[in-house]
Amino acid sequence: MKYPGSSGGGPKTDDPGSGKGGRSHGDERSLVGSPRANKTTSQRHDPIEEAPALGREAARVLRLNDMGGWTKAAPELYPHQWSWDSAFIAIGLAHLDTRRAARELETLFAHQWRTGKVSHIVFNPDAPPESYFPGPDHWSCAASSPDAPPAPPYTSCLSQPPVHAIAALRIWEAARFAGEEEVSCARAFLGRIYPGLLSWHRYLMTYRDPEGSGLVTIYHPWGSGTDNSPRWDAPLEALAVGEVGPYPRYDLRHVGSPSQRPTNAEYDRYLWLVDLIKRAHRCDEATIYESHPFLIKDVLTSAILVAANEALTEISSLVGAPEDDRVLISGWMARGRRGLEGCWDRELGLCLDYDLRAEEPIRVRTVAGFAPLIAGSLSRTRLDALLRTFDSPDFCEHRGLRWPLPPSTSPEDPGFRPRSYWRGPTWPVVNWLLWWSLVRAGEVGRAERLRRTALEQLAVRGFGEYFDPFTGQLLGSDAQSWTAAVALDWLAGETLPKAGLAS
Ligand code: 2M8
Repeated sequence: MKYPGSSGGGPKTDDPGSGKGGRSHGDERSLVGSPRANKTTSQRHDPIEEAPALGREAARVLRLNDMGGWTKAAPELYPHQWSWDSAFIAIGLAHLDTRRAARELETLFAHQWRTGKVSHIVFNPDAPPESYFPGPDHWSCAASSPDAPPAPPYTSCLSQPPVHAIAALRIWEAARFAGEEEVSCARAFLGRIYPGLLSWHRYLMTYRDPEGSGLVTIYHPWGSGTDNSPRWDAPLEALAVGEVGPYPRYDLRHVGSPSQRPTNAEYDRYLWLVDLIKRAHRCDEATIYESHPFLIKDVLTSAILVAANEALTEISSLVGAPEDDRVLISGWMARGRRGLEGCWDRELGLCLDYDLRAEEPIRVRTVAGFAPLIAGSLSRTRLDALLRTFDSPDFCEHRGLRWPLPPSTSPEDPGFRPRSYWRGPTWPVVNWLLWWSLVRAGEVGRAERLRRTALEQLAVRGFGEYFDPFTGQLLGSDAQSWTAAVALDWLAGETLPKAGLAS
């Protein structure tokens, strides 16, 4: 696989009207340059011209959240190590310090379960007890599973989309520009991480796909990474929720308005599902599969797994793994692509998740529907159909958008909310996945427009967790690590400061 490279080669905010200092559409800033220029919407930002300063800012965010061998997902809202965040972070770090990037992944994989599962959170034992809920105490019983890694640190027993092999290969690619010594370190790193990556993918293809469908099953919305997406509304609605007791919402302290985060009703359901998972013979996968009321074939996770398997094939050659491994992985890719093909909805021009309990597809229009683009190797007809949806008023050409970037949920979908987390805002990491996939699909012009627009958004608004698609306002956490990381990857190939993490 040719790894796509670019060009060939603050403050929290409140909802408008809350009277608490949110930035409005016309109150845009340039993040780059010193002092910060107060550019307005009428002024154009050329993120490429501003690349060195933007790159410095991104490196500063990663330094701010650096915990030594791993990186907090965000300064306050997320004080632990999240699985797919770390993979994206490694992609960004690869341009600053390939060894530190490798360490990010190795720290995460040091807490891999015996089944091969990579936990969705590795809890930071030094985080203050009242910083994140549900924290290590809530998940501590997962450590009594015979499959769990030694604790502390505690891990959750959920997983997240498998971006890691893509990140490992990115580290290798970046090391090749950094000199012989880095190349040999990166090769050694690939040798060390390869068995962990293979067993992670095997876990997803077996425990999470006992049907052999090629599609990964999730048993909690947190496992999708797109937590409160309307993709999960119907299955969550169908739950008979039991007693979850009072619980804190520390997350709401760190965002401008509760409307930016999932609702209490959604949290009741999340916590109820966690209780059921913990009761299933200490998180036993087979028991969960038999008894759990929320079991979904997640097309986004499945597509990322196909792309990650493509990266893993390349890694397996680089480390001289047995031919049998390559045959196995290529079978996984073929199975994954077939599975996704079966989820295609012609009318919506999108791929749909499948609810195993309700035995029906989930007909909502979200960015997850572009899953086949991420999986790659599409027929021209399928690619064109996806691009038509991508460029339509359902997504990038919706007339109200501040920037032509895909909202997480289509504004035309009844579940769309422009300011609520995964229900509508634009997410830089999603933009990165789509950009990367467009490059791989040979859609270089479209990819380049997406890269520049996404960078412009960050240059104007900062390294936010997500953004209101209509006003462009920064939402959720500022200084979000994976946002800074994808910016660094987008900027690689432009003139970047050799800042490193230490400076
Ligand atoms: C969000 O999820 C966590 C739970 O895992 C939360 O809301 O508390 C999601 O955006 C997830 O995809 C992300 O990995 C995590 C950390 O950035 O935050």
